[in-house]
Amino acid sequence: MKAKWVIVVFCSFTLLAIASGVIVSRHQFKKPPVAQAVQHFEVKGVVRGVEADGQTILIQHEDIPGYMSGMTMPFSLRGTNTSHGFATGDRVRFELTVTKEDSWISRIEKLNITSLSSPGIAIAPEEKDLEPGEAVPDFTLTGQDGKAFSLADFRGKAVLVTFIYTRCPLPNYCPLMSKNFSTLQEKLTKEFTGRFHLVSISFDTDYDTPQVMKSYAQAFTKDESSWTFASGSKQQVLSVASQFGLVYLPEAGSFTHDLRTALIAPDGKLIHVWRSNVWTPDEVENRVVEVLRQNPALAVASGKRNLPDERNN
Ligand SMILES: [Cu+2]
Repeated sequence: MKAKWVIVVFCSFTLLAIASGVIVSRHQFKKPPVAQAVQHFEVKGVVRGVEADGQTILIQHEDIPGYMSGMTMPFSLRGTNTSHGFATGDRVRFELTVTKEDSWISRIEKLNITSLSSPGIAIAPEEKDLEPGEAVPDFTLTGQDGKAFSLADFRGKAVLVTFIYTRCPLPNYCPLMSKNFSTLQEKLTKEFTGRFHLVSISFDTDYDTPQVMKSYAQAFTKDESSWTFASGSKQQVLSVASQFGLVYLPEAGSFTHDLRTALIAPDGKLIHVWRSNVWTPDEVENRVVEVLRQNPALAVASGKRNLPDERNN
């Protein structure tokens, strides 16, 4: 399985609990101004990665009683001094602040455990994900109307693929992906009707049936002609997701997961993969527009499979 961070067992939290008395560095930061209905949770976890922007940190965290199960997911660091440089393997304790529309780490401190290799947790060796310029292998899944579709059906269009599950509890993760796709669909429809397609793929293969995806679709769009809400078997979804390096693991009704949003050119080649939730609809729209402008010949080519082959040999 292609994965950056794969967690085998979660029992290391017992270890964390024992060791949490030993705290070297405690960084307390100003809390950002917050409005209505704010909840705070004290959470412990292990850093699984830090995005290049330094503002996003991937943490494998323990259960948050009454809120969500333990999972590995990206968090944005706000009100915290990120110059302390967290590294993969660091044990941390943090305060998660959640509002109706957002969630972020408002305070974080390192726990002093020197040994990085914790019993019970294994990180899979890094495998190669698809690179920009590579052809994305075709896949077949089921749309929200219960009909099978393939990536190849969208040849000639710019295709955006993202991964979600409908029960995701954190407003700035899966729900944000869908909200952003909704914004993108509106923007792109103005100038590029028929030239793009959005695909949201659920990795909650047991729960997210086509029927569930259908009602989820209706919450996010009035135009399902350019946005497919896909489901499939465990194997089908896993093979698509792993091409983009998405990690997700079922976890008592919820998922340990990170995020991937991919842009595929009209010729089926990968343009870019956005990791995490930090991309904006504007940023992605610009890339889509760029790609469509570079492929004017392929405009409204839906249904045509015999596209010019760019290879010379
Ligand atoms: Cu989610």
